[in-house]
Amino acid sequence: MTPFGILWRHGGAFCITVVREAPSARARTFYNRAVGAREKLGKPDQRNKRNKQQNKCRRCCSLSRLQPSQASNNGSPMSVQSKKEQAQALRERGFVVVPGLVSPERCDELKRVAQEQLHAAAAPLEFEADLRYPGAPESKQAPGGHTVRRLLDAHSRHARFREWATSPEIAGWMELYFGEEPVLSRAHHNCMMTKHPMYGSLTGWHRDSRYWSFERDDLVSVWLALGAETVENGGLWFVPGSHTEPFTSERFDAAKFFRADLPGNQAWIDRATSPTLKAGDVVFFHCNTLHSAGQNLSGDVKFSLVFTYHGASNVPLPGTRSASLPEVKLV
Ligand SMILES: O=C(O)CCC(=O)C(=O)O
Repeated sequence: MTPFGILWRHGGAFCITVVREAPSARARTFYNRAVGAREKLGKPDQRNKRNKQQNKCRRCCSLSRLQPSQASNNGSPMSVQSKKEQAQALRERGFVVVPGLVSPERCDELKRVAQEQLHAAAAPLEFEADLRYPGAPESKQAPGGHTVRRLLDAHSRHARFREWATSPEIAGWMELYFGEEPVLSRAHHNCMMTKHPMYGSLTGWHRDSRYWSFERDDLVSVWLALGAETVENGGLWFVPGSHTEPFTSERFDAAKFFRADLPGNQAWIDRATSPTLKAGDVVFFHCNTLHSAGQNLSGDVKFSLVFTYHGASNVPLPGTRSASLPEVKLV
């Protein structure tokens, strides 16, 4: 196959993403993610090809996606063995998907609250124009300038969000993973992510730990899908095993995004997979796992509730943003 290069701009720098299986659906996916060109989505037959590619991704992800029988459906407690397997998968691969952890009814309620708060533009909010990632409006004054990226401080903004964040199933999971009392950080994530079809941006490859300051880079985020998450509507991509790789600082750009223009980095990016999620599926991922997300090319806003946890002995460094809000002990 002939390599297929995509030229795109990120943070003022021009980058080339080389996609080896060109000019297949995978190449088109990367292209759409890179430039956010809705009109480049392709004709229906090309979309079908891309859907086949997504199915391939689902197969790639099978190692880190446990079978429903290993997890609970409808929010009932998971078995200890099952949680152990999930924690082990997270340790080995840097992320693990637990299907059907939250019931459809609970997801519907969480989403309804989020929709109301989005409609009311309830503060505190982060706007796409604040970050200006590729595809975002240039400023708050530009068309779409008030597109919300995150409903911030989810823990404080509604009891339903707080109940999930501090639920016994999450507390138990985190205690098993960290081997000590788990703590919820209110300074990081702690939000309802909203990805809009128009003006919603893509997020380049990064490690969440880039701006986080703790004694150890050992935190886990919990991403709860409140609806379907696919490549098409801006679902997450993960690079398995990247969480334990000691990448030097030169592998990242000034904004601490993983540089796609370096062949050595591209080899890692080529391993990325994008788990397809349904409402109620949860992804647990390590703060050092490289991940990214595309734009939302569907017609609906995507909602995901995201919280971050660490062990009690891994304290935020005094004076940093990580220490800026009181934390929540879970046990
Ligand atoms: O949904 C996205 O665009 C990615 C979100 C993400 O990776 C982050 O906020 O760290």
